[in-house]
Amino acid sequence: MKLIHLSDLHLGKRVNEFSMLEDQEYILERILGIVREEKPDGVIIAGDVYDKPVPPAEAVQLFDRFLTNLADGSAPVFIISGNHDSPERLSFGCRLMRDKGVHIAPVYDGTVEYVTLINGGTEARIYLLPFLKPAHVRRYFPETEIDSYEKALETVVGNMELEPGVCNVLVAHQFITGAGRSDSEEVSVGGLDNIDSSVFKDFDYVALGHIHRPQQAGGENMRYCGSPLKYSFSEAAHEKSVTVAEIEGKGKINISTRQLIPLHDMRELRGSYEELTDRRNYKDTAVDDYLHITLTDEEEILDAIGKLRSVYPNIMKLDYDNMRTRKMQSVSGPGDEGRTDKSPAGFFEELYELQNNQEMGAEQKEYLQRLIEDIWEDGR
Ligand SMILES: [Mn+2]
Repeated sequence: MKLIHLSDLHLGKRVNEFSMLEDQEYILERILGIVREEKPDGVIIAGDVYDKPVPPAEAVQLFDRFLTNLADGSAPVFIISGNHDSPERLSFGCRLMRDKGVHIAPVYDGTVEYVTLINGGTEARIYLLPFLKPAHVRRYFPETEIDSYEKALETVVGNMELEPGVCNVLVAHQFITGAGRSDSEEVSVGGLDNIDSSVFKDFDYVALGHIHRPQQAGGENMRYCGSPLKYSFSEAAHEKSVTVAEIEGKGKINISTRQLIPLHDMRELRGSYEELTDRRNYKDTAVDDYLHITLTDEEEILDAIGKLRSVYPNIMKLDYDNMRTRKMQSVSGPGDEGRTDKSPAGFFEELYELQNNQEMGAEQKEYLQRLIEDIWEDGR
């Protein structure tokens, strides 16, 4: 039995003020292509369908088109809400869509729904668990003291009746202790949202969402498939993919991945202004990628981002790595001593050195002198 495992689409997300909608539409098309080729028995979306509880209209339209195409492909679709989704809004119409093979986890009410999948000799139950916080669970189990995410999920799983004879698959959106995080995930205050993987040990496969870098979590049979796109520069070096989980029988899971190539990659570039704007250096590169550029020039370039955009239209972030940024000194006014024997130019040179960790150049000194002469006429 073959399952395609997706999560963290974050439809409607803006990254550094750039809308990702076009990139998301492109990557969903690639995913549909993979689904057509793989012919899975089910497609899982493990939460964070949208980036916001109230997503922009274009994001809802994009998901509507994607879901319609997925459902047309005959394989059932399994969806849960993540911490970014509104469980109420995401599960709108879920009972109506069931007949069309689209299964969306309803809002948690103390029970966890499952869908039975049968292919040849393999029978699996797909349990749909929306993202849960301790407060969501506490109200249904007043007898139990639930003071952590781990205790909450332990209680939820403890109250599920697993069928030992079949393959039990859990779709969940939680943070398993030890998983490697990225900047585009929402970290809970104090980092108390982690759950030990032993809580999910009785499942044959746990299809996880929440963490944006694809990785196994806790065991062979627990996996984060990751987001289909890079959503922060901390993911620049990651490779995104779709997870294909093949269940060959009870406890026998075969994991493989299909790489996802985005419309625009997210990359980090570093060099001097001259190097980066030299045609020979950029001519065979994808200049319209989303870039974080670090300039190494000692002198700040006037309107650097505007000028660089004529070569790299999608710069998202620009900073400098030079003597000034490497060593920030505290800058304070000159002391009383020596005040009288220092010229305005002398004071300014001192301030410049403190801020930039280097002396002014001859050209700068000349410019400064001209300014001072303009201001004081006699140029003391
Ligand atoms: Mn997410």
